[in-house]
Amino acid sequence: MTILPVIIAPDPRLKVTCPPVECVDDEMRRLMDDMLETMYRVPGIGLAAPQIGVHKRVIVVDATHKDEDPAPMKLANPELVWASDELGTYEEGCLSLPEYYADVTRPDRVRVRYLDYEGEIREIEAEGVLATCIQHEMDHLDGILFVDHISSIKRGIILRKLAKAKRAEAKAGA
Ligand code: K1U
Ligand code: ZN
Repeated sequence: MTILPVIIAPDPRLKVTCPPVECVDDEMRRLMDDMLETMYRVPGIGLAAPQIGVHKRVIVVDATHKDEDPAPMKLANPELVWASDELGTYEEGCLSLPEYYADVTRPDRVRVRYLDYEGEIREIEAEGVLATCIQHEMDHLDGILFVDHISSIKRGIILRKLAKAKRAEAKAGA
């Protein structure tokens, strides 16, 4: 398994609408395995393929608490088939926006259709933090970051600070 570097915003590779996966073959399974390993290592509760520079509609998620048994999920071509009218607000983070958090309101329950590790069509219903995490990861597949759900003033502050940190890092490494 390979641990892959996570792309930090602002970066045009995080703003791409990813095309669907044609089939779940060994190459795709390898990608899913590497993404899950990377997610656990960083650590995070989700990861989307564009965050590691792969423009394919693949996400991995495990929103269980550290005291619970792990429940890793690997999803290709996830599609929202239903969302509740009831909303939930969670403080979201993102591995591509390290150290920044903000409250985001989304449907509290969702039903998602996807291709599993064997390429079979499945559906899951998720609620609470799992539903939030799946929606956050699905947003990544359309080039949407959690800061796109908050005020443009707060978004601008966060992205400018990250851009400044990147410039400083590049200068120190030059
Ligand atoms: O997509 C990502 O960048 C992963 C992100 C997912 C997420 C977090 C919170 C709400 C919605 C989606 C993260 O995993 S950020 C890190 C994080 O939340 C976490 C890390 C370690 C333990 C527990 C949580
Ligand atoms: Zn994210």
